[in-house]
Amino acid sequence: MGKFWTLLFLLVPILGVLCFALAPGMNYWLPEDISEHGHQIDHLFMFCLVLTGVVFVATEAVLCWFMWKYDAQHNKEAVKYSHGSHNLEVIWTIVPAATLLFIAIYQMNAWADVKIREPDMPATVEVTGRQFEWRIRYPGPDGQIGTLDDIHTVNDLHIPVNEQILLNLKSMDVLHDFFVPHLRIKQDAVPGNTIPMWFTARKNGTYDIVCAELCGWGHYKMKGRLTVESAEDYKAWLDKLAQDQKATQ
Ligand SMILES: [Cu+2]
Repeated sequence: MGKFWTLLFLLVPILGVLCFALAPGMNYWLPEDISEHGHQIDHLFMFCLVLTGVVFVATEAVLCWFMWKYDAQHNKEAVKYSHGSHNLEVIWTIVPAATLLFIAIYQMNAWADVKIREPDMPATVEVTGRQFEWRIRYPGPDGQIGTLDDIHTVNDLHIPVNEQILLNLKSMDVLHDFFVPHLRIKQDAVPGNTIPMWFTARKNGTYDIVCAELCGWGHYKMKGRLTVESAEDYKAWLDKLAQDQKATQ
């Protein structure tokens, strides 16, 4: 019977590895990266995945080996308890600590690119999370956000392709999280704070914007759409939006 459990437990690492091996081919993997910085994020993701994957498979293999070898039916001797090994405990404390420290240092450049080295430019757009929608505001002819000629839209964010965008993120009520998987950006929207995000999209198309912070009963429907388009299309869209807005004022 003990052998049966060993083999059953062995299925966990085998199926686990199989899932990861098959997922990319079946389109269950990360969405296409269309951002300029995304490869850094994906690289860190893969690095951590391989690291934890190897440790996972190794510990599962050891677990199964022990289950197989020390099967109670074939080991009739009384169990002996040990008081552990001080040396082993030191080793398995130091190794993970050193690994975490290495990752902390290794990811610093990617973090700085995405979160610290803010470009010196006026904001392209302001996005405000609100239960349960994304309110979007572009500067009008005066080039400033927060004035009377601002151009407003809801859940429909447009940006020009291959241009750096500076987006100011706000929240009107509770915590939300502005998440665009294709751009590899995700940022909490915190009430009372204006949080800048910057990125460059490199491929035209429409992509999902989702809220990644449980923000109330309607959280599931708090989704927007990002349209990445040529500079001309973007300008035409913005002009049309401004005209429509003027017509209803
Ligand atoms: Cu939300």
